Amino acid sequence: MKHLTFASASIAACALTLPVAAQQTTAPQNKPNVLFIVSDDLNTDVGCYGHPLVKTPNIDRLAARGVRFDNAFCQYPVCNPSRASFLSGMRPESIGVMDNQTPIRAKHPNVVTLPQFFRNNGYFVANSGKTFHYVYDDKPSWEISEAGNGPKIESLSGLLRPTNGTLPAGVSVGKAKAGQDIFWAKVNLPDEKMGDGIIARRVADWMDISAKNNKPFFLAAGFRKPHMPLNAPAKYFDSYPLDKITYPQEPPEHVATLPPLARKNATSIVPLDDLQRREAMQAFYASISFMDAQVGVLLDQMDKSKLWDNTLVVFFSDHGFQTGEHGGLWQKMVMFQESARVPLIIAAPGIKAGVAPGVVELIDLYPTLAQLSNLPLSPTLEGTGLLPLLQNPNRAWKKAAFSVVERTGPKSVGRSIHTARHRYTAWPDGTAELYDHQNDPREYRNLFNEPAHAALLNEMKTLLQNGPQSALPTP
Ligand SMILES: [Ca+2]
Repeated sequence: MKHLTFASASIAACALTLPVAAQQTTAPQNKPNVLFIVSDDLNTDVGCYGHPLVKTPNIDRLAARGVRFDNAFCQYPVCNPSRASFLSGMRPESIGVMDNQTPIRAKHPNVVTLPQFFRNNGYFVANSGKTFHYVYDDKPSWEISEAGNGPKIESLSGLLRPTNGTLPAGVSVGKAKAGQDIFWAKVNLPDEKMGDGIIARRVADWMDISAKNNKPFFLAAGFRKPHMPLNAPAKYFDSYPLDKITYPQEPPEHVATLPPLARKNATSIVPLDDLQRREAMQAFYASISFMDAQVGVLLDQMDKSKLWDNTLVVFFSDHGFQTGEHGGLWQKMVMFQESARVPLIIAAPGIKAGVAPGVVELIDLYPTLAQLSNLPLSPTLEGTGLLPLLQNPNRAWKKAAFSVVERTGPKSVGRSIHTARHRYTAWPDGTAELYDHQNDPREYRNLFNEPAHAALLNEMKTLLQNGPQSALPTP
Protein backbone atom coordinates (compact mmCIF):
# COMPACT_ATOMS: atom_id res chain seq x y z
CA MET A 1 0.00 0.00 0.00
CA LYS A 2 2.79 2.34 0.93
CA HIS A 3 4.38 1.76 -2.43
CA LEU A 4 1.20 2.69 -4.32
CA THR A 5 0.80 5.82 -2.24
CA PHE A 6 4.32 6.96 -2.93
CA ALA A 7 4.28 6.17 -6.61
CA SER A 8 0.99 7.87 -7.37
CA ALA A 9 1.79 10.89 -5.20
CA SER A 10 5.22 11.28 -6.74
CA ILE A 11 4.06 10.90 -10.30
CA ALA A 12 1.35 13.48 -9.66
CA ALA A 13 3.87 15.80 -8.01
CA CYS A 14 6.42 15.58 -10.77
CA ALA A 15 3.77 16.10 -13.43
CA LEU A 16 2.87 19.37 -11.70
CA THR A 17 6.38 20.60 -11.10
CA LEU A 18 8.19 19.67 -14.29
CA PRO A 19 9.31 23.20 -15.20
CA VAL A 20 11.00 23.60 -11.82
CA ALA A 21 12.38 20.08 -11.94
CA ALA A 22 13.97 20.80 -15.29
CA GLN A 23 16.00 23.60 -13.72
CA GLN A 24 17.08 21.65 -10.67
CA THR A 25 17.71 18.02 -11.33
CA THR A 26 20.03 17.16 -8.47
CA ALA A 27 19.63 16.90 -4.72
CA PRO A 28 21.30 19.46 -2.44
CA GLN A 29 25.08 19.14 -2.48
CA ASN A 30 25.40 18.08 1.14
CA LYS A 31 23.16 15.06 0.60
CA PRO A 32 24.34 13.22 -2.49
CA ASN A 33 22.15 10.47 -3.86
CA VAL A 34 23.28 6.86 -3.63
CA LEU A 35 22.76 4.29 -6.36
CA PHE A 36 23.66 0.97 -4.78
CA ILE A 37 24.02 -1.82 -7.33
CA VAL A 38 24.75 -5.30 -6.04
CA SER A 39 25.20 -8.29 -8.30
CA ASP A 40 24.78 -11.87 -7.07
CA ASP A 41 27.62 -14.40 -7.39
CA LEU A 42 29.70 -12.31 -9.79
CA ASN A 43 33.44 -12.92 -9.63
CA THR A 44 36.00 -10.74 -11.40
CA ASP A 45 35.21 -12.28 -14.81
CA VAL A 46 34.54 -8.73 -15.94
CA GLY A 47 36.00 -6.76 -18.86
CA CYS A 48 37.56 -3.97 -16.81
CA TYR A 49 39.13 -6.57 -14.51
CA GLY A 50 41.02 -7.92 -17.51
CA HIS A 51 38.94 -10.93 -18.52
CA PRO A 52 39.86 -11.66 -22.15
CA LEU A 53 36.40 -12.79 -23.24
CA VAL A 54 33.65 -11.45 -21.01
CA LYS A 55 31.88 -8.38 -22.37
CA THR A 56 30.74 -5.91 -19.74
CA PRO A 57 30.67 -2.54 -21.51
CA ASN A 58 28.46 -0.93 -18.87
CA ILE A 59 30.39 -2.00 -15.78
CA ASP A 60 33.48 -0.88 -17.72
CA ARG A 61 31.97 2.52 -18.40
CA LEU A 62 31.25 2.96 -14.70
CA ALA A 63 34.85 1.93 -13.95
CA ALA A 64 36.06 4.51 -16.48
CA ARG A 65 34.55 7.29 -14.38
CA GLY A 66 35.10 5.81 -10.91
CA VAL A 67 37.65 3.96 -8.83
CA ARG A 68 37.99 0.26 -9.49
CA PHE A 69 39.22 -1.73 -6.51
CA ASP A 70 41.57 -4.51 -7.54
CA ASN A 71 41.80 -6.24 -4.18
CA ALA A 72 38.28 -6.21 -2.74
CA PHE A 73 37.11 -9.18 -0.68
CA CYS A 74 33.83 -10.36 0.78
CA GLN A 75 33.64 -11.31 4.46
CA TYR A 76 31.86 -14.61 3.82
CA PRO A 77 31.62 -16.38 0.45
CA VAL A 78 27.88 -17.02 0.42
CA CYS A 79 24.82 -14.78 -0.01
CA ASN A 80 23.13 -14.18 3.34
CA PRO A 81 26.18 -13.86 5.64
CA SER A 82 27.97 -11.61 3.16
CA ARG A 83 24.93 -9.38 2.73
CA ALA A 84 24.16 -9.26 6.46
CA SER A 85 27.76 -8.18 6.97
CA PHE A 86 27.99 -5.35 4.43
CA LEU A 87 24.44 -4.15 5.16
CA SER A 88 25.12 -3.98 8.91
CA GLY A 89 28.72 -2.82 8.58
CA MET A 90 29.67 -5.61 10.98
CA ARG A 91 31.72 -8.76 10.46
CA PRO A 92 29.75 -12.01 10.08
CA GLU A 93 30.52 -13.24 13.60
CA SER A 94 29.69 -9.81 15.07
CA ILE A 95 26.28 -9.53 13.42
CA GLY A 96 25.82 -13.25 14.16
CA VAL A 97 24.86 -14.37 10.66
CA MET A 98 26.93 -17.31 9.49
CA ASP A 99 24.48 -19.17 7.24
CA ASN A 100 21.66 -18.61 4.75
CA GLN A 101 19.00 -19.32 7.42
CA THR A 102 19.56 -16.49 9.93
CA PRO A 103 17.93 -13.06 9.46
CA ILE A 104 20.09 -9.98 9.97
CA ARG A 105 18.31 -8.97 13.21
CA ALA A 106 18.44 -12.40 14.89
CA LYS A 107 21.15 -11.34 17.35
CA HIS A 108 21.05 -7.57 16.90
CA PRO A 109 17.36 -6.59 16.66
CA ASN A 110 18.17 -2.87 16.76
CA VAL A 111 20.96 -2.78 14.22
CA VAL A 112 20.73 0.25 11.92
CA THR A 113 21.30 -1.14 8.46
CA LEU A 114 22.97 0.82 5.67
CA PRO A 115 19.73 1.74 3.87
CA GLN A 116 17.99 2.39 7.19
CA PHE A 117 20.81 4.78 8.11
CA PHE A 118 20.10 6.81 4.96
CA ARG A 119 16.37 6.58 5.61
CA ASN A 120 16.94 7.98 9.13
CA ASN A 121 18.84 10.83 7.51
CA GLY A 122 15.96 12.01 5.36
CA TYR A 123 16.56 10.08 2.16
CA PHE A 124 13.99 8.37 -0.02
CA VAL A 125 15.18 4.78 0.39
CA ALA A 126 13.89 2.02 -1.87
CA ASN A 127 14.90 -1.38 -3.10
CA SER A 128 14.12 -3.54 -6.07
CA GLY A 129 15.39 -7.12 -6.14
CA LYS A 130 17.82 -9.03 -3.96
CA THR A 131 19.75 -6.67 -1.72
CA PHE A 132 19.12 -8.41 1.54
CA HIS A 133 19.09 -12.17 1.05
CA TYR A 134 15.73 -12.48 -0.68
CA VAL A 135 13.86 -14.45 1.99
CA TYR A 136 15.00 -12.04 4.71
CA ASP A 137 14.20 -8.64 3.28
CA ASP A 138 14.30 -6.16 6.15
CA LYS A 139 11.21 -3.96 6.56
CA PRO A 140 12.74 -1.18 8.70
CA SER A 141 15.42 -0.65 6.07
CA TRP A 142 13.20 0.57 3.26
CA GLU A 143 10.40 2.99 2.54
CA ILE A 144 9.60 0.75 -0.41
CA SER A 145 11.00 -2.66 -1.13
CA GLU A 146 10.10 -4.86 -4.03
CA ALA A 147 12.42 -7.70 -3.16
CA GLY A 148 10.24 -10.05 -5.16
CA ASN A 149 10.90 -8.32 -8.47
CA GLY A 150 12.13 -10.87 -10.90
CA PRO A 151 11.31 -14.17 -9.16
CA LYS A 152 9.19 -15.46 -12.03
CA ILE A 153 12.17 -15.92 -14.29
CA GLU A 154 14.35 -16.88 -11.35
CA SER A 155 11.99 -19.78 -10.64
CA LEU A 156 12.93 -21.25 -13.98
CA SER A 157 15.58 -23.07 -12.00
CA GLY A 158 12.86 -25.44 -10.89
CA LEU A 159 11.55 -25.85 -14.41
CA LEU A 160 14.92 -26.98 -15.63
CA ARG A 161 15.11 -29.78 -13.13
CA PRO A 162 14.25 -33.05 -14.82
CA THR A 163 11.31 -33.80 -12.53
CA ASN A 164 9.45 -30.57 -13.25
CA GLY A 165 6.86 -29.57 -15.78
CA THR A 166 6.60 -27.50 -18.92
CA LEU A 167 8.10 -24.11 -19.61
CA PRO A 168 5.93 -20.99 -19.65
CA ALA A 169 5.05 -19.32 -22.95
CA GLY A 170 7.91 -17.34 -24.47
CA VAL A 171 10.61 -19.39 -22.78
CA SER A 172 12.64 -22.15 -24.29
CA VAL A 173 15.56 -24.13 -23.07
CA GLY A 174 18.42 -23.95 -25.53
CA LYS A 175 20.82 -26.01 -23.48
CA ALA A 176 19.93 -27.64 -20.23
CA LYS A 177 22.51 -30.28 -19.82
CA ALA A 178 22.57 -30.66 -16.09
CA GLY A 179 25.56 -32.04 -14.33
CA GLN A 180 24.22 -32.65 -10.82
CA ASP A 181 23.45 -29.12 -9.85
CA ILE A 182 24.13 -26.69 -12.65
CA PHE A 183 21.27 -25.28 -14.68
CA TRP A 184 21.19 -22.88 -17.55
CA ALA A 185 18.85 -21.82 -20.32
CA LYS A 186 18.72 -19.62 -23.37
CA VAL A 187 15.56 -17.64 -22.79
CA ASN A 188 13.51 -16.21 -25.63
CA LEU A 189 12.43 -13.10 -23.78
CA PRO A 190 13.45 -9.46 -24.15
CA ASP A 191 15.64 -8.06 -21.36
CA GLU A 192 12.79 -6.05 -19.88
CA LYS A 193 10.77 -9.20 -19.21
CA MET A 194 13.62 -10.87 -17.36
CA GLY A 195 13.91 -10.51 -13.57
CA ASP A 196 16.92 -8.20 -13.60
CA GLY A 197 15.39 -6.27 -16.49
CA ILE A 198 12.33 -5.53 -14.35
CA ILE A 199 14.55 -4.55 -11.41
CA ALA A 200 16.66 -2.14 -13.48
CA ARG A 201 13.67 -0.38 -15.02
CA ARG A 202 11.95 -0.06 -11.66
CA VAL A 203 15.00 1.59 -10.11
CA ALA A 204 15.46 3.81 -13.18
CA ASP A 205 11.86 5.01 -12.73
CA TRP A 206 12.55 5.84 -9.09
CA MET A 207 15.72 7.71 -10.11
CA ASP A 208 13.72 9.75 -12.59
CA ILE A 209 10.95 10.56 -10.11
CA SER A 210 13.35 11.38 -7.27
CA ALA A 211 15.50 13.62 -9.46
CA LYS A 212 12.45 15.58 -10.57
CA ASN A 213 11.25 15.88 -6.98
CA ASN A 214 14.64 17.04 -5.79
CA LYS A 215 14.65 14.58 -2.91
CA PRO A 216 17.90 12.75 -2.09
CA PHE A 217 17.64 9.04 -2.71
CA PHE A 218 19.28 5.82 -1.70
CA LEU A 219 18.17 3.33 -4.32
CA ALA A 220 19.24 -0.30 -4.34
CA ALA A 221 19.18 -2.50 -7.42
CA GLY A 222 19.70 -6.07 -6.27
CA PHE A 223 20.45 -7.97 -9.46
CA ARG A 224 19.96 -11.74 -9.28
CA LYS A 225 22.42 -12.63 -11.99
CA PRO A 226 24.81 -14.25 -12.64
CA HIS A 227 23.54 -16.41 -9.76
CA MET A 228 22.26 -19.81 -10.91
CA PRO A 229 20.18 -20.71 -12.82
CA LEU A 230 22.40 -19.26 -15.53
CA ASN A 231 19.44 -18.05 -17.59
CA ALA A 232 19.79 -15.20 -20.03
CA PRO A 233 18.25 -14.09 -23.32
CA ALA A 234 19.71 -16.09 -26.20
CA LYS A 235 21.55 -13.13 -27.75
CA TYR A 236 23.96 -13.00 -24.80
CA PHE A 237 24.94 -16.62 -25.36
CA ASP A 238 25.79 -15.79 -28.96
CA SER A 239 28.59 -13.48 -27.76
CA TYR A 240 30.50 -16.50 -26.47
CA PRO A 241 31.11 -19.16 -29.10
CA LEU A 242 31.94 -22.41 -27.35
CA ASP A 243 35.21 -22.80 -29.24
CA LYS A 244 36.44 -19.51 -27.76
CA ILE A 245 35.88 -20.64 -24.17
CA THR A 246 38.93 -22.08 -22.47
CA TYR A 247 40.09 -22.82 -18.97
CA PRO A 248 43.52 -23.69 -17.57
CA GLN A 249 44.60 -27.26 -17.04
CA GLU A 250 45.35 -27.73 -13.36
CA PRO A 251 48.43 -29.59 -12.17
CA PRO A 252 47.33 -33.21 -11.69
CA GLU A 253 48.46 -33.30 -8.06
CA HIS A 254 46.70 -30.03 -7.16
CA VAL A 255 43.54 -31.32 -5.47
CA ALA A 256 45.45 -33.93 -3.46
CA THR A 257 47.61 -31.18 -1.92
CA LEU A 258 44.57 -29.23 -0.64
CA PRO A 259 43.33 -29.63 2.94
CA PRO A 260 40.01 -31.52 2.75
CA LEU A 261 38.18 -28.60 4.44
CA ALA A 262 39.24 -26.29 1.60
CA ARG A 263 36.73 -28.06 -0.62
CA LYS A 264 34.33 -29.60 1.90
CA ASN A 265 30.86 -27.99 1.90
CA ALA A 266 31.58 -26.34 -1.42
CA THR A 267 28.22 -25.60 -3.00
CA SER A 268 28.82 -27.91 -5.92
CA ILE A 269 31.56 -30.32 -6.81
CA VAL A 270 30.54 -31.40 -10.26
CA PRO A 271 32.48 -33.61 -12.63
CA LEU A 272 31.56 -32.04 -15.96
CA ASP A 273 33.12 -33.19 -19.17
CA ASP A 274 34.93 -30.63 -21.30
CA LEU A 275 31.91 -29.68 -23.42
CA GLN A 276 29.57 -29.43 -20.44
CA ARG A 277 32.04 -27.24 -18.60
CA ARG A 278 32.40 -24.89 -21.54
CA GLU A 279 28.63 -24.77 -21.97
CA ALA A 280 28.19 -23.88 -18.31
CA MET A 281 30.91 -21.21 -18.58
CA GLN A 282 29.19 -19.84 -21.69
CA ALA A 283 25.94 -19.58 -19.71
CA PHE A 284 27.76 -17.89 -16.82
CA TYR A 285 29.34 -15.36 -19.16
CA ALA A 286 25.98 -14.79 -20.90
CA SER A 287 24.36 -14.16 -17.51
CA ILE A 288 27.10 -11.65 -16.68
CA SER A 289 26.64 -9.77 -19.96
CA PHE A 290 22.87 -9.76 -19.51
CA MET A 291 23.23 -8.35 -15.98
CA ASP A 292 25.75 -5.82 -17.31
CA ALA A 293 23.15 -4.60 -19.80
CA GLN A 294 20.80 -3.95 -16.88
CA VAL A 295 23.55 -1.93 -15.19
CA GLY A 296 23.51 0.00 -18.46
CA VAL A 297 19.83 0.85 -18.00
CA LEU A 298 20.71 2.48 -14.67
CA LEU A 299 23.72 4.34 -16.07
CA ASP A 300 21.62 5.61 -18.99
CA GLN A 301 19.16 6.96 -16.43
CA MET A 302 22.07 8.64 -14.62
CA ASP A 303 22.80 10.42 -17.90
CA LYS A 304 19.16 11.24 -18.69
CA SER A 305 18.40 12.62 -15.23
CA LYS A 306 21.78 14.43 -15.06
CA LEU A 307 22.61 12.81 -11.77
CA TRP A 308 26.38 12.33 -12.01
CA ASP A 309 27.22 15.60 -10.27
CA ASN A 310 25.46 14.59 -7.10
CA THR A 311 25.16 10.83 -6.97
CA LEU A 312 27.42 8.14 -5.57
CA VAL A 313 27.30 4.99 -7.65
CA VAL A 314 28.51 1.71 -6.20
CA PHE A 315 28.72 -1.54 -8.11
CA PHE A 316 29.88 -4.78 -6.53
CA SER A 317 28.99 -8.42 -5.90
CA ASP A 318 28.18 -10.24 -2.65
CA HIS A 319 30.97 -12.79 -3.34
CA GLY A 320 32.51 -14.59 -6.30
CA PHE A 321 31.87 -17.79 -8.19
CA GLN A 322 33.77 -20.96 -9.14
CA THR A 323 33.57 -22.25 -12.68
CA GLY A 324 35.08 -25.69 -12.26
CA GLU A 325 38.44 -24.80 -10.68
CA HIS A 326 40.23 -26.82 -8.01
CA GLY A 327 38.90 -30.15 -9.12
CA GLY A 328 35.40 -29.31 -10.30
CA LEU A 329 34.19 -26.65 -7.84
CA TRP A 330 31.16 -24.64 -8.90
CA GLN A 331 29.48 -21.73 -7.16
CA LYS A 332 30.87 -20.68 -3.73
CA MET A 333 31.36 -21.47 0.00
CA VAL A 334 35.11 -21.82 -0.50
CA MET A 335 38.01 -19.43 0.11
CA PHE A 336 39.67 -19.58 -3.29
CA GLN A 337 40.24 -16.27 -5.04
CA GLU A 338 37.40 -16.93 -7.47
CA SER A 339 34.95 -16.98 -4.54
CA ALA A 340 36.44 -14.59 -1.99
CA ARG A 341 37.46 -11.76 -4.31
CA VAL A 342 34.79 -9.45 -5.68
CA PRO A 343 34.53 -6.66 -8.22
CA LEU A 344 33.98 -3.25 -6.60
CA ILE A 345 33.64 0.11 -8.33
CA ILE A 346 32.75 3.41 -6.70
CA ALA A 347 32.05 6.56 -8.71
CA ALA A 348 31.52 9.76 -6.77
CA PRO A 349 31.40 13.48 -7.57
CA GLY A 350 34.83 15.03 -7.14
CA ILE A 351 36.61 11.67 -7.20
CA LYS A 352 38.88 11.08 -10.19
CA ALA A 353 38.82 7.83 -12.11
CA GLY A 354 41.49 5.36 -11.11
CA VAL A 355 42.45 1.89 -9.96
CA ALA A 356 43.13 1.17 -6.31
CA PRO A 357 45.37 -1.84 -5.61
CA GLY A 358 44.90 -1.49 -1.83
CA VAL A 359 43.11 -4.26 0.03
CA VAL A 360 39.51 -3.40 0.89
CA GLU A 361 36.55 -5.27 2.34
CA LEU A 362 32.83 -5.12 1.67
CA ILE A 363 32.25 -3.99 5.27
CA ASP A 364 34.04 -0.80 4.24
CA LEU A 365 31.08 0.19 2.05
CA TYR A 366 28.83 1.38 4.88
CA PRO A 367 31.33 3.85 6.41
CA THR A 368 32.45 4.90 2.92
CA LEU A 369 28.96 5.89 1.84
CA ALA A 370 28.44 7.67 5.16
CA GLN A 371 31.71 9.59 4.67
CA LEU A 372 30.89 10.56 1.09
CA SER A 373 27.46 11.76 2.21
CA ASN A 374 28.79 13.83 5.11
CA LEU A 375 26.91 11.70 7.62
CA PRO A 376 28.25 10.68 11.06
CA LEU A 377 29.86 7.26 11.49
CA SER A 378 28.39 4.90 14.06
CA PRO A 379 30.93 3.24 16.42
CA THR A 380 29.37 -0.17 15.71
CA LEU A 381 30.75 -0.11 12.18
CA GLU A 382 33.72 -2.42 11.79
CA GLY A 383 34.79 -1.30 8.34
CA THR A 384 36.98 1.62 7.35
CA GLY A 385 35.77 4.48 5.18
CA LEU A 386 37.53 4.43 1.82
CA LEU A 387 37.51 8.18 1.22
CA PRO A 388 41.32 8.56 1.58
CA LEU A 389 41.81 5.73 -0.92
CA LEU A 390 39.27 7.20 -3.33
CA GLN A 391 41.18 10.48 -3.18
CA ASN A 392 44.55 8.80 -3.59
CA PRO A 393 44.06 5.32 -5.07
CA ASN A 394 47.74 4.41 -4.91
CA ARG A 395 48.19 5.04 -1.21
CA ALA A 396 48.92 2.18 1.19
CA TRP A 397 45.79 0.72 2.71
CA LYS A 398 44.76 -2.25 4.86
CA LYS A 399 47.35 -4.96 5.49
CA ALA A 400 44.70 -7.61 4.90
CA ALA A 401 41.04 -8.39 4.37
CA PHE A 402 39.46 -10.95 6.70
CA SER A 403 36.87 -13.53 5.78
CA VAL A 404 35.34 -16.58 7.37
CA VAL A 405 33.41 -19.62 6.24
CA GLU A 406 31.70 -22.22 8.41
CA ARG A 407 32.16 -25.90 7.80
CA THR A 408 30.31 -28.17 10.24
CA GLY A 409 29.04 -26.32 13.27
CA PRO A 410 29.97 -23.17 15.17
CA LYS A 411 33.41 -24.41 16.22
CA SER A 412 34.25 -25.20 12.65
CA VAL A 413 35.09 -21.85 11.15
CA GLY A 414 37.78 -21.43 8.53
CA ARG A 415 39.50 -18.05 8.74
CA SER A 416 41.29 -16.28 5.91
CA ILE A 417 43.38 -13.24 5.43
CA HIS A 418 43.86 -11.80 1.97
CA THR A 419 46.77 -9.41 1.51
CA ALA A 420 47.65 -7.70 -1.76
CA ARG A 421 49.97 -10.64 -2.48
CA HIS A 422 49.07 -13.63 -0.31
CA ARG A 423 46.16 -15.65 0.99
CA TYR A 424 46.41 -17.57 4.24
CA THR A 425 43.54 -19.71 5.52
CA ALA A 426 43.53 -21.59 8.82
CA TRP A 427 41.06 -24.46 9.01
CA PRO A 428 39.69 -25.71 12.36
CA ASP A 429 41.34 -29.12 12.02
CA GLY A 430 44.80 -27.53 12.06
CA THR A 431 45.34 -27.66 8.31
CA ALA A 432 46.02 -24.48 6.40
CA GLU A 433 46.61 -22.92 3.02
CA LEU A 434 49.15 -20.31 2.03
CA TYR A 435 49.46 -18.95 -1.50
CA ASP A 436 51.65 -16.38 -3.17
CA HIS A 437 49.53 -14.77 -5.88
CA GLN A 438 52.50 -13.02 -7.41
CA ASN A 439 53.98 -16.37 -8.44
CA ASP A 440 50.84 -18.46 -8.34
CA PRO A 441 47.71 -16.44 -9.17
CA ARG A 442 45.55 -19.55 -9.56
CA GLU A 443 46.42 -20.98 -6.14
CA TYR A 444 47.89 -24.28 -7.27
CA ARG A 445 50.83 -24.43 -4.85
CA ASN A 446 50.04 -24.54 -1.14
CA LEU A 447 53.15 -23.18 0.62
CA PHE A 448 51.92 -24.10 4.11
CA ASN A 449 54.10 -27.20 4.37
CA GLU A 450 57.16 -25.75 2.67
CA PRO A 451 59.90 -24.97 5.23
CA ALA A 452 61.38 -22.31 2.95
CA HIS A 453 58.29 -20.16 3.64
CA ALA A 454 58.27 -20.48 7.43
CA ALA A 455 58.92 -16.78 7.99
CA LEU A 456 56.08 -15.76 5.69
CA LEU A 457 53.82 -18.30 7.36
CA ASN A 458 54.59 -16.86 10.79
CA GLU A 459 53.89 -13.36 9.56
CA MET A 460 50.50 -14.47 8.16
CA LYS A 461 49.60 -16.44 11.31
CA THR A 462 50.35 -13.41 13.46
CA LEU A 463 48.29 -11.12 11.27
CA LEU A 464 45.32 -13.50 11.39
CA GLN A 465 45.63 -13.94 15.16
CA ASN A 466 45.93 -10.22 15.85
CA GLY A 467 42.83 -9.60 13.78
CA PRO A 468 41.40 -6.77 11.68
CA GLN A 469 42.37 -4.04 14.16
CA SER A 470 46.02 -4.87 13.51
CA ALA A 471 45.56 -4.53 9.76
CA LEU A 472 44.11 -1.01 9.61
CA PRO A 473 45.70 1.58 7.33
CA THR A 474 47.80 4.29 8.93
CA PRO A 475 46.08 7.68 8.65
CA1 LIG B 1 25.36 -14.59 -3.77
